[in-house]
Amino acid sequence: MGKFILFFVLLLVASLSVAQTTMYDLCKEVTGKSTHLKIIETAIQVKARSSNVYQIIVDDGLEYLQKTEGDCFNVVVENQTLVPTSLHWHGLIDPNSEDGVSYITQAPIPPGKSYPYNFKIVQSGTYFAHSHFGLHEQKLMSIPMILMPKEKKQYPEIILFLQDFTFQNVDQIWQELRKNYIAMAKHKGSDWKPSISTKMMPMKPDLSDVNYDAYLTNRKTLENLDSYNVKAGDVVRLRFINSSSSSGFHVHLGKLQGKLIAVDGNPVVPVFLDTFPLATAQRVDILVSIPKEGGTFPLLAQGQGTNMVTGAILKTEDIEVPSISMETKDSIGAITNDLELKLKANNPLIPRKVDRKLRAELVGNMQYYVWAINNHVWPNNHSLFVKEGERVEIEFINKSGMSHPMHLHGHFFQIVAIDGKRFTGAIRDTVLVMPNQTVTVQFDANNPGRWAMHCHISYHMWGGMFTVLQYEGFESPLFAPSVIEAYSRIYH
Ligand SMILES: [Cu+2]
Repeated sequence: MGKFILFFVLLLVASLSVAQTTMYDLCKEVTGKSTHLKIIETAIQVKARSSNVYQIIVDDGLEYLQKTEGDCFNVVVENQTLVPTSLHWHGLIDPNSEDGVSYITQAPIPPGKSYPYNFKIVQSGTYFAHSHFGLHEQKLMSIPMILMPKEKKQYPEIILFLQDFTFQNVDQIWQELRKNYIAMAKHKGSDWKPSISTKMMPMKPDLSDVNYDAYLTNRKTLENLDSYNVKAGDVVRLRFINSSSSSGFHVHLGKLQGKLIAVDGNPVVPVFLDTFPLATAQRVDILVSIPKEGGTFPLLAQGQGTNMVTGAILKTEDIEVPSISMETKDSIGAITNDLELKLKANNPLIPRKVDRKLRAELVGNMQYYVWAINNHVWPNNHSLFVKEGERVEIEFINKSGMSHPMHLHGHFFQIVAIDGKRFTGAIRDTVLVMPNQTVTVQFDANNPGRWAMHCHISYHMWGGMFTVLQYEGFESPLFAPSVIEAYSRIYH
């Protein structure tokens, strides 16, 4: 008996060391410093009230994770919270095993444990890291991630990291959204599932399922406004990141004229603007010229469907910062895809024959708060399949009453049509699909794996609008006795 136990222990040690070697091999002959990220529980002050949230702390003292294109990513995540979790590198073209999605590409990191991520960084631009477990992002478990190009940066830079904030406990929010489901399951048994037929959907437009207490920029409200010193006459690069759980923003640059140069980390043909929409999980890079006469320049983001505002202020030296109210007089409508139609990728995909067309119908049942792709509520076995080397086209068809910012992991896609109107659009990792809208994207299947594809509204994803893009022939370990079982246990 003792011999058998010893044998299994040796086998386990051997297999662990093989796994470890493989992981580091991904970054063989690649340089770059290693970074330690600590996820902690902490408190923040909002409207003179304290609230418990999560925070990701970087060991080099920066308030964001910074790496350089061509270097090794080389990040260790230490989970110092009391809950299992994992961090996903949003927008990164990473090897599947390093993608940080709980139960899809790894087991969650238990409380008190660490997990290493190693791969070569093949891109630059504005990204972010966030928890890919449950509703942790709503409690601020996210951080900006800036990938610098190999050449030196050209302009002073300012990050504006937008989040939505609620004092409410997320479990209570979830139970409130699911109260009809929970009541029915109690009555009919825990195996009961609501119908997800598209015919049943109310088409009433709805902008957010949660009433927020505030919006944050760099984890602060406007009552303790962040101000940044800039030089009169300088060009400044603004990196806006929407790390909210379920909020679209209208961003206003005020007196400044913006030159939009990139979306989701990818350069676009520049567009001049002073206001723009930012859907959940999207990013934009904008250049602004600070006027020679100097002054103060508020940059404000208003949540769609609300009169609440967040932001920061740029100022030239020795100028007092005005106070800005967290609320405006009027609430504002939904963000749209009007700007999307005008965007053009700087480096578009080379046109070629589409090898595979996929459909993703986005549907939901508001009565029971379930969301689905092609009528399949996650967890399920209905992956979308592709083969390495194919040019793939996906049609996102929104048959629900809410907008869905759809995100594909491990790839960039190009927007090639909106409602059938073909154009050579931007290259992105997250695209807004408005109610009754069809958005078509293309990409090259060149990163084998089992990739998460989902709505980036935390509550829609958690309610089932999630699927897996599966490369044929790609095999990966299961990180639970069964993925479906693992999700079922934590879902309700
Ligand atoms: Cu959604």
